[in-house]
Amino acid sequence: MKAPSVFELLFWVLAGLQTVAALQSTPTVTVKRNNHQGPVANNFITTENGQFRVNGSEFKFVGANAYWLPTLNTEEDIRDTLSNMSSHGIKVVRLWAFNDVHAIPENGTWFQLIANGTATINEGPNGLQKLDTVIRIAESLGIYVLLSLTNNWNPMPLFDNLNISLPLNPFDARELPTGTGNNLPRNFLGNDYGGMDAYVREFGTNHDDFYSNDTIVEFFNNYTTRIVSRYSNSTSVFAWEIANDPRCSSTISASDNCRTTTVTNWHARVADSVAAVDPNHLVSSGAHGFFCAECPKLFPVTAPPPPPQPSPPPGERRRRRDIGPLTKRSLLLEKKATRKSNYLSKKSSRPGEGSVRIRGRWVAPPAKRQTQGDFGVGSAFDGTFGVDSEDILNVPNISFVSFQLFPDQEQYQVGSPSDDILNPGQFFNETVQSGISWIQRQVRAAQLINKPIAMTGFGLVTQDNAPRFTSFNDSMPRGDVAVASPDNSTALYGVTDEQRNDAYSQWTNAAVAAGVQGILFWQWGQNNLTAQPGTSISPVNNATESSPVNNSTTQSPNDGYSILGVGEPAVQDIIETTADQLSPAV
Ligand SMILES: *[C@@H]1O[C@H](CO)[C@@H](O)[C@H](O)[C@H]1NC(C)=O
Ligand SMILES: *[C@@H]1O[C@H](CO)[C@@H](O)[C@H](O)[C@H]1NC(C)=O
Ligand SMILES: *[C@@H]1O[C@H](CO)[C@@H](O)[C@H](O)[C@H]1NC(C)=O
Ligand SMILES: *[C@@H]1O[C@H](CO)[C@@H](O)[C@H](O)[C@H]1NC(C)=O
Ligand SMILES: *[C@@H]1O[C@H](CO)[C@@H](O)[C@H](O)[C@H]1NC(C)=O
Ligand SMILES: *[C@@H]1O[C@H](CO)[C@@H](O)[C@H](O)[C@H]1NC(C)=O
Ligand SMILES: *[C@@H]1O[C@H](CO)[C@@H](O)[C@H](O)[C@H]1NC(C)=O
Ligand SMILES: *[C@@H]1O[C@H](CO)[C@@H](O)[C@H](O)[C@H]1NC(C)=O
Ligand SMILES: *[C@@H]1O[C@H](CO)[C@@H](O)[C@H](O)[C@H]1NC(C)=O
Ligand SMILES: *[C@@H]1O[C@H](CO)[C@@H](O)[C@H](O)[C@H]1NC(C)=O
Ligand SMILES: *[C@@H]1O[C@H](CO)[C@@H](O)[C@H](O)[C@H]1NC(C)=O
Ligand SMILES: CC(=O)N[C@H]1CO[C@H](CO)[C@@H](O)[C@@H]1O
Repeated sequence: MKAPSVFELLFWVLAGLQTVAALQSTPTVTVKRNNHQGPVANNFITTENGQFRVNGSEFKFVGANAYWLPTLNTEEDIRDTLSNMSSHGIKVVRLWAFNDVHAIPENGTWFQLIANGTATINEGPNGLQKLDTVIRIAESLGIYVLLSLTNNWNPMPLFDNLNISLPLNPFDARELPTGTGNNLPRNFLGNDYGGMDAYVREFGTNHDDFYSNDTIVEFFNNYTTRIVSRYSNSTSVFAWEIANDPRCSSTISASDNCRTTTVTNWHARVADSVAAVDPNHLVSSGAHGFFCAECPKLFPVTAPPPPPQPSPPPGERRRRRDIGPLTKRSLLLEKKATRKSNYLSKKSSRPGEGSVRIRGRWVAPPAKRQTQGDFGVGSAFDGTFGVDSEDILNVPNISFVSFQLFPDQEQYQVGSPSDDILNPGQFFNETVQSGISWIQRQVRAAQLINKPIAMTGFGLVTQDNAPRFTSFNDSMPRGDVAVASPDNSTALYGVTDEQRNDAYSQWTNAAVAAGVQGILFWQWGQNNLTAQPGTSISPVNNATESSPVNNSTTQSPNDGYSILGVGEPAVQDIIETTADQLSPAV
């Protein structure tokens, strides 16, 4: 490996100084990211006074996720998809601007080879030119792209667990010997695009080496620098998202040294680096939104008075609860309530999947369920994942607040029942309510630092989609098709389509009423895409339930959240309604 250049060393020294300066200087200042201030009609997004702005006006938007867009096989497919999205009012599309491989695949898209102690970026027609195409077409349709630079999730246990013995647990591996039933093509799942662990496998040991090991930090900085500078003048980039769902651990576990401050400090370095390369675009975190009231802060909030609450839109009759700031006292009260209701409902509980801290050490998530007793006010509030999003969001070069909402995978509840994650459908009302209060808490956090806020991904698994539901740290569908009901009868996993639509309506209404300015559905689904062997759109023929179903053309990938299917028009209606609520036609 070559030694870093003088420029690079200087750069990191400067980045470090900026961070140190930020650490020392309170109160923090909300830096306006973007050279293009003022009412210049140049299409660049800026932030000002807690708003997104473009061309001198406030910008609010509905959007959708389609991580797979650059892997589609034809330009026409990319155009059809973006154009279908646009026809339903979608203005921002969130997708992956990374696609790391450890060996060059025979077919399909890849952006970076990480192997043999080095990293090689692919600028060819099956490389960054695919991303160029997406961005060019988005621009022609007036759509913005929100580009994620890496992913916390990339399960690949044949590499992660060398002691793995056959027969393999089908929930553990993607790269399985043929015959084991895992026939999902590469890039079908959002966690199959490489990411942090692709670097860690090659250059490190623990997941958090990604945040701390200088070699890895340099490789990732080189990648981001190449990508960010490639599109720094593009008027269709909404923002750079530092990472999808960053945490202390992933399939590869974390060292004893990982702290919330490790993840925050890494954000500050990357945000400074991106800002230095690209002064035109916003930068966001991509973290899930986990709180940790008691964690030490690198970027403490010295609260300015929050701006006046927006009045609810006409006809909005929802009762708006005042949730107040997140304090130790409010958490203790909630914890007390949780204990009481846990006792009353006598339900077992399990932690959210992702990462668990056991005796001070961050360990890999359980492959499947694990039972655990009382865990306080819940993993979303106690630093379980090594993430303190309030600290991250107050990093000066992070331009806006972002968060996600996935009740099938995380537990947001601080009340009863505590085990809704076993099947949010069984506790539908509580799932909806805990989602609403999660959204309101995030808005409160945004108001305290006077930055705009977007919900960058949310979804609920329906019974129709349950056979395809693959959580972010699994490489195959989980198989939660039938689950035990509280009355011990068997129930279907997931919500009905009607419940999904109800939840999506309630969440989007609550988000609009609370003041969320951008709402991105997870995830868009598109029909009639051109299939090619060895790509995300493969002509999978031996239709298992987790595979696309037809040959020459087929559907976009479905991880259990695709809106395609019988409920599709209803979700499209909700997307359109939300678009109207956010930016009413004038
Ligand atoms: C901003 O102005 C440019 C130039 O007039 C225009 O092309 C673009 O559509 C505008 N953007 C938005 C979001 O209105
Ligand atoms: C949506 O996609 C289909 C192909 O699946 C295409 O024929 C149609 O024109 C697209 N609709 C719009 C509004 O772009
Ligand atoms: C890594 O190096 C070995 C030995 O030179 C070579 O066989 C292999 O193909 C290389 N792997 C990649 C992905 O380039
Ligand atoms: C990075 O991690 C690798 C593997 O653990 C180790 O050999 C190397 O010394 C680390 N580099 C630094 C700068 O910590
Ligand atoms: C990063 O890029 C610089 C400049 O191109 C190069 O000198 C350096 O070797 C690269 N670092 C790594 C780890 O690839
Ligand atoms: C972006 O625009 C600036 C100013 O016009 C120019 O100097 C720079 O080379 C452009 N960068 C790219 C990557 O096109
Ligand atoms: C769920 O909420 C709806 C509407 O608020 C209510 O009608 C229904 O009774 C509730 N169901 C349960 C099981 O609490
Ligand atoms: C469900 O089954 C468990 C274990 O067999 C038993 O302890 C419990 O009482 C049953 N619950 C109901 C409501 O029948
Ligand atoms: C790659 O594509 C070719 C041509 O479609 C096909 O014959 C081959 O089987 C594909 N390879 C893989 C690994 O899918
Ligand atoms: C589909 O899978 C079944 C069982 O594995 C096998 O018997 C059958 O031949 C396969 N069909 C095709 C068309 O590959
Ligand atoms: C897909 O391929 C299978 C096996 O070759 C064939 O039986 C089936 O009719 C094809 N389906 C479509 C929609 O073309
Ligand atoms: C334009 C086009 O080919 N539309 C087709 C897309 O796929 C759906 C469902 O498979 C068909 O019903 C459409 O005719």
